[in-house]
Amino acid sequence: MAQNSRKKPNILVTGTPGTGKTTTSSLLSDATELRHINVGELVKQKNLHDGWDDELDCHIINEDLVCDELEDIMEEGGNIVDYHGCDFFPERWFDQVVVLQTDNSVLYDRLSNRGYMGSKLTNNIECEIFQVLLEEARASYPEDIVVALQSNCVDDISRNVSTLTDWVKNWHPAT
Ligand code: DAT
Repeated sequence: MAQNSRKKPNILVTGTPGTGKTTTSSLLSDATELRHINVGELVKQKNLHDGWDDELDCHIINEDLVCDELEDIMEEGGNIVDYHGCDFFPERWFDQVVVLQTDNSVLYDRLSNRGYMGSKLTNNIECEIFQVLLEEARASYPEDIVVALQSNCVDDISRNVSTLTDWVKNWHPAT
C-alpha cells in the first residue's frame, strides 16, 4: 500500500522518559479518537523483548517484533505511538513526529518521584540535556514533520493536546 493511502494520520510521540508522552498521548487519544499505543506496555504484554537488562533496568526491546506487531494497524492509520525511541520505526509510518521536552530540574523531580535513581536517573537526565531524542527524530524523519514541544507544566499539556488535536482535525488523506 502506498505511503500516504491511510485515511487517518499516525503520530509518534517521543521524548526522554518522564517528559509526558503517556499523559499527552492518552489525552490526545480521548480528544481525537485515535488509538493510543504505549510501546513499552505492548512490549511487556506481548513479550516483544529479549529478556531483561539488569544494567539499564529495563526490557531489551526486540525492535523487529515490535515493527511486525504494529505493521497492519500502522498501515490502517489512526494511531498515536508513544515510545522513548524513534529510530527503528519505518519512516513511512508517521505523518507527525512530536518530541516532548522538559527542563532538567523538572524532569529530575519527576523521575525521582517515579523511583529512578543512580545511573538510570542520570542517564535519562543526560539524554534530555543532550536532546538525544530530538536529534534521533531529526535524523530519522523528514524535517517538516518533526516538532519539539515543551512539557514542563500542566498548561503545556493542555496547549500541546489542543495544538495536536487541531492538527489531526486539519489533516487530510493524500488524494
Ligand atoms: P512519559 O510517558 O514520557 O514517561 P508520563 O506521561 O508518564 O511521561 O509522565 C510522567 C509523570 O510526570 C506523570 O506523573 C505525569 C507528570 N507529567 C508529565 N508531563 C507533565 C507536564 N507537562 N506537567 C506536569 N506534570 C507532567
